[in-house]
Amino acid sequence: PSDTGRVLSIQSHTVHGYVGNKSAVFPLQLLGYDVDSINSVQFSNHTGYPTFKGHVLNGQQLCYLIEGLSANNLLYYTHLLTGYIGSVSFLETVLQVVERLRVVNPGLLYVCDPVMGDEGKLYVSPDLVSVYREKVVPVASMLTPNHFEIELLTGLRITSESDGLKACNMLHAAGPSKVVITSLIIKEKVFLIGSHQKVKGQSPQQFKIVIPKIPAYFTGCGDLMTALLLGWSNKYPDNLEKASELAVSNLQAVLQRTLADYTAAGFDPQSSSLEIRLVQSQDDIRNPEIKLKAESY
Ligand code: PXL
Repeated sequence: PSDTGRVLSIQSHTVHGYVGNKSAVFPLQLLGYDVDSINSVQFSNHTGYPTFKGHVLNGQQLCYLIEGLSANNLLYYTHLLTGYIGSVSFLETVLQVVERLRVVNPGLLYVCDPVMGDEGKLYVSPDLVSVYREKVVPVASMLTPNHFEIELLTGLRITSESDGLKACNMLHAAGPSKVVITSLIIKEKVFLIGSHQKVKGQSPQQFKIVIPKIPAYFTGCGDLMTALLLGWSNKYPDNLEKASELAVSNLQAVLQRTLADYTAAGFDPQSSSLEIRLVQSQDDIRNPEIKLKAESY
């Protein structure tokens, strides 16, 4: 095993553009991780385009790949990372994978972005919600829900920062020691809220980062954010604030460059979803300048 970590990332692959593994693998590699990727789908492009073609991996096929790794003693990972998952059967299989990886490495950290929807709209089958809530949350080490997703996971309606903190406490009680709400919208402002329960049963350390709104829609930026949070929080395991500052700074740099490049090329950045300028941002990812600071509660 490398000294930084070995990550198994089970996410989408798109031939063109950056979502899922295409936006998570490269930044993790830049931060020094060995990343093994399983492509949960292979699509021509992300589903926000007028059309897409491709194939979906089912739960059995995921098992088959895990069998192959197992047969060669290749199931040692420090982290499992998952993002968008399209069916209950695939999510149930991911849960079996978590169990198997923890037989090999009981300290395996499962970093889960519980992708279900955004801005009040569910974009997965409603059957997935209870599986995330009842089976995934209890085995996750770090969760990175957005505003809508943490409401779905906790059943709480979140209209204030303190509601957000309460929801994090509920999730800690159910399992994960680290929770990062990647975007909480309160009175038109965007917050990242982080919560780290260092000792089970004790009150967590909680903080916020106020995030400047960028007037464009970026597909795959949630996938990038969760990967960066994994990457930095493993380098600063006792300092989720610092890890979040670094991840947010990385993300802002990527999004600013993306916006600038599209604008320079004459595109209206608000008219369609933008493919992030990931490769062009590699120096910023390795050496972020922290511009946004965390404030403790
Ligand atoms: O970024 C989430 C995501 C994951 N996988 C596929 C997608 C998207 C967003 O559009 O299309 C295939």
